[in-house]
Order: sequence, then C-alpha cells, then structure tokens
Amino acid sequence: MEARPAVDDAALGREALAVLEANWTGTGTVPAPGLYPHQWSWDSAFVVIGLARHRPDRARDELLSLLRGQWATGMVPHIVFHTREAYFPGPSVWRSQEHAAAPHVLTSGLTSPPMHALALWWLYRHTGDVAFVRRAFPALVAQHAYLSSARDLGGAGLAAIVHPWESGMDDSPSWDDALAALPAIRYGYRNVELDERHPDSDHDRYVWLAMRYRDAGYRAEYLRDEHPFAIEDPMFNGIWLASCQALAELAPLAGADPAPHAEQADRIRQAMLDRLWDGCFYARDLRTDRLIRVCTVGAFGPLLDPGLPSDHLRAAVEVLESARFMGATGYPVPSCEIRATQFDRTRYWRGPSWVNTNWLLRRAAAVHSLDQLGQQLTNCTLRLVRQAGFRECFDPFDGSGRGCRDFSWSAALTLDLLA
Ligand code: 2M8
Repeated sequence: MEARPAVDDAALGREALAVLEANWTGTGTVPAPGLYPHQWSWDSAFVVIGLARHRPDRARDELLSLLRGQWATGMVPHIVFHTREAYFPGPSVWRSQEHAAAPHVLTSGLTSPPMHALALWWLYRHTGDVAFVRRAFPALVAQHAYLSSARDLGGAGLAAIVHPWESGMDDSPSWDDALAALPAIRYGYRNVELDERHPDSDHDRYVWLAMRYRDAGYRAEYLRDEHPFAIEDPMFNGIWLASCQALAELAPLAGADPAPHAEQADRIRQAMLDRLWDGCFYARDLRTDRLIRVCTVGAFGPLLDPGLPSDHLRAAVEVLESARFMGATGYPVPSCEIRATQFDRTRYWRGPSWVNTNWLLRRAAAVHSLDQLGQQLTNCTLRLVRQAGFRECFDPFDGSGRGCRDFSWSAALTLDLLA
C-alpha cells in the first residue's frame, strides 16, 4: 500500500482546497482531471457541501452552474458538458440540443441522485444566506416535481431509476440481473480507462439503454410503458426523501408552503417501508416486480430519514455494523456486503469504500444521534484519505486507493469531515 507522509488536519484541509481549486474549470468543478472532464450532478452537490464553510461563493457558483443544465421538465441531468473535451458517451450520443425541453448548455439525458436540495440546506445552514435560498429554491422544487411526475413508474410514490448511471453506482451488483435480461450488444465503444470497471458487455448495454431512451425522445410515457430497465433504489429514494425534508425546512425562507415537501417525504418513507424492506432495504425491479436480494451500501440510504421507525433503524444499523459490512473490514463502508458472491474488493461499486457514501452514512448517524457510529465513520474515512490521498475509492480491507487521484468529492467531503 502506498505510504503518504503524515499530515495534520490543517495541512489535509489545505490539500483538499487545493484539489478543488485545481478541478475548478471556471464554470464548474470536474470530478477529477482527465477521466471526468465535465460537471457531474451529484458530485457537484457534494462539492457544494464541502465548500459551504470554506468557500460559500464558490459553492453557490457550483450549484448555479450545474442548474444551468436543468431541463424545462425539471430534470437535472447527470452530466453537464461545459467544454468540448472528450468523454464517452458525450454530447453526440445524448443529442440534448435536439430536445425542446433541453437548455442551451449540452447535457446528458439521464438524472442522478437528487442531493441538491440537501446541499442547498447545508449551504444555508453554514451561511445563513436567505437570498441564495430564494434564488435556487424554485429549480429544486421543479426537480422534485419531475421525479414525482415522470419517475413514479411504480405508482407508489417512489422515483425509479431507468439506467445504472442514474444510481451513481453504475456497476453495483444490484443491477446485474436487470442488465443480463437485456439483449447482448456489441458496439465495441470503449473508454479504455474504464476497463477496470465494466466488462465490455455491460458498458455496451449501458450505451444501448441510453440510446433507446434518447431515441424515444426522452419521453416519460416511454419510460412507463416500454423501457426495459426500471428500478426503485433505496439510496436514490433515501436521498430524495432527505432532500424533500430539506425543501420543507427551506420553504418558509423562500416564501413557500413547506407542507407539500413534508408530505412528499412521508409518502416516500411509507413506500420504501412497504415496497423495499425485508429485513434490510433492497432495490425493487419494476419489470419483474421482485426485490433484488443483494445488500449493498445503497440499502442504508433510507437511514437519512429522521422519521424512520425505530425498529427498522435498529435492524438496518445492525446489518451495517455486522461482519457483512463494517464489522469485517478496517475501513468503512464497503459498497457491497462482503459475504455476497458478487463482492469484489477491487471493483468500483462492487466492494470498495467511497467517501461520499461514508459521508451519507455519517449524516444518517447524526440525524439519529448515533454518535459513536458517526465518530467511527468520520475517523475511518479520514484515515483513508490521510493514508492514500483523495482517491476515487478505496480497498475496504487495506485502505489502498483505487481509481482517479485528486477526486473532488473525496476532497470536498474531507473538508466537511474535518470541521
Ligand atoms: C461514475 O459514473 C460515471 C458515469 O456517469 C462513470 O462510471 O464513468 C460514478 O461513480 C458516479 O457516481 C459519479 O458521479 C461519476 C463521476 O464521478 O463517476
């Protein structure tokens, strides 16, 4: 494992700010130089959270810059392309400019976990900037309205993801069966740097799914009636619920009624309990109407909800702290439970530990006053970045770094963990 010279908190904070400065393009923060040369949606929300205390000006610009990519439908795309730099699949695949609802800036046609209202709430909490809340609030209300109108494909109040990229956890074993049910595709499109992550066949299926949705005009009716991939994911919906609660708290500042946002949060909670719980939270495949019985870090998204019933909370925390997750490795929290046959400590969202999911779990611990768990998550996550740097993800057993270096959300959330 690579050794880094010991750094104290102040030096680590300075390093984190330097990474974010280097990854700022003038219009937004890229997740990492090279591999990810554009603005990714939930990455930006984590950057806003990390910069809230240190650079509120930059945090505001980051959020506004991302929201320039919002479609008239309210959809906040998972990638906003501010430059012509190469990335596959880029603007020529998504063809957003051909869609009447798309903005002038080029974007992807998919969305990603709706972290943004939670990020706005975080920013407000640290700055007290009411004027900015008023400015950003309507866009986030529109984002949520899009999710409840166009994405409630199961009709029970949850938002469905229609592509693995929308989960933020592309190659999670949760999507394996749904992907395997798609036709075998061979485009041969490759981004060689992704070889470590996705077998060719999966990557080709990702592209095929995206192009089918594009060719259907990014229509909600197509998603409901025909699209072959539709999954209710507990992490996506847990984040959405937390963002609804954030909007409910921010609403009075924006001169709006909090009730619809609080009610939406209640609906999501009830639907997750009714549809995704069976001893822990699982994703539900809407095309087979079955739970996907592999327990991943996504299972803990609903813990972000302070209103989660205490028996569900207790059972989920027991799973989290058990040898299936935190209890077996020195470094929390593996992205897939260790005993699963699909677990792979080296592969991206199939085993490695990630700073953003650790941060989300630490936030969940805070909302439930689980102080010891929160402290453990903070300390162990800081240990990862102290030892291996701001890597994209980390081996959950020995803490060695994997994927990109100078990764923005690892740096940004370290700033928050240090505070
Ligand atoms: C990863 O996703 C992209 C596709 O959007 C990829 O695999 O190339 C995921 O880790 C996702 O959560 C993240 O937002 C993105 C950029 O950091 O990379």
